[in-house]
Amino acid sequence: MPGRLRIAVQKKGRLADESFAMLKKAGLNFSVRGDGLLARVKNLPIDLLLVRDDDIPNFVASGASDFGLVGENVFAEETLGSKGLDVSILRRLGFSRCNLCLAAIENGSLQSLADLKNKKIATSYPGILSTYLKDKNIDATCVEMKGAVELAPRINVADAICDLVSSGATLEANGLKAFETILESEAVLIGSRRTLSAEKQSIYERLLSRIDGVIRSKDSKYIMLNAPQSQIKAISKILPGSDAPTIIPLGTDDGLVAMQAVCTENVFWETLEALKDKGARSILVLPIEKMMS
Ligand code: PRT
Ligand code: ZN
Repeated sequence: MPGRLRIAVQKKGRLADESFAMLKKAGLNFSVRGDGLLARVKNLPIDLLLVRDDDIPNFVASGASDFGLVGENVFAEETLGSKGLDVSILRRLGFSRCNLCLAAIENGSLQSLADLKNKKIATSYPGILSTYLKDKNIDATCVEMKGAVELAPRINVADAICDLVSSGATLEANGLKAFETILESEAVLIGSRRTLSAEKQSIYERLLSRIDGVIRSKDSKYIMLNAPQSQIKAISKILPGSDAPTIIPLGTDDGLVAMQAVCTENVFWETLEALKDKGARSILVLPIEKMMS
């Protein structure tokens, strides 16, 4: 429908749940059920196009969808090499992280990039792999497989594989070991260069500012503590990723102040210990639900 922004999202799979969760955190109210191709957002003029992840870059490039949420690995595969789709990354979203790795039989003869010369490598990512091999000046053959790539060395289809790894359990279960990371991937928001109508542009800007808020609030914490006045500078230095903290006099005679700050990076136990060493007391770390600058 004209005027409604369309975002392509994986319907089912590793990306789907976290993509839906992020959009819901950005305040989009929708439900995904059955075999529907579209989920209508009830409180904003946005429709979600529910598709297979591999189709997302193409839908965005062709205009079937204005934007898409997809793994950087799929984005790279569809934009590199011969396909060369004209889409670009607008935001890195920080979820569905994995690495595209080269791997071979553990303790076998093939253990480094140089050993790949004249060998066969099985992969579902021939575009990324061939670009990488060309870059590194390695003459090897890509064998394209749609799935079960990890079985290729065992059935003598290939000498090595190039596949996604997250926990590493699949490689281990198949007696394989990664020896090189080709791409570090996470979910990304992608778009094309087409000009949007003024209506869609304004919805997009609203959505983007909310997505930025979701990304920032995820690792951000609100930290509150009491500290000796003399230690304000030292403590401010330790607070991770925070601008000038708010300092409030406590009205007691012992020279204590209350300090409060938004920390945009993770606050670890080690950070709290370091704050305590500098004289901070009654330290509270609170989650931040929403942020907008
Ligand atoms: O049906 P559709 O085509 O939409 O889905 P799909 O089956 O092609 O993709 P899906 O749902 O498996 O993955 C979607 C996206 O999730 C990928 O494109 C990646 O961006 C991201 N992702 C994150 C992963 C993994 N982690 C992952 N571990 N995608 C796949 N894997 C596979 C990998 O291929 C290997 O088989 O999981 C296995 C390895 O996992 P570990 O934990 O054993 O290392
Ligand atoms: Zn897929």
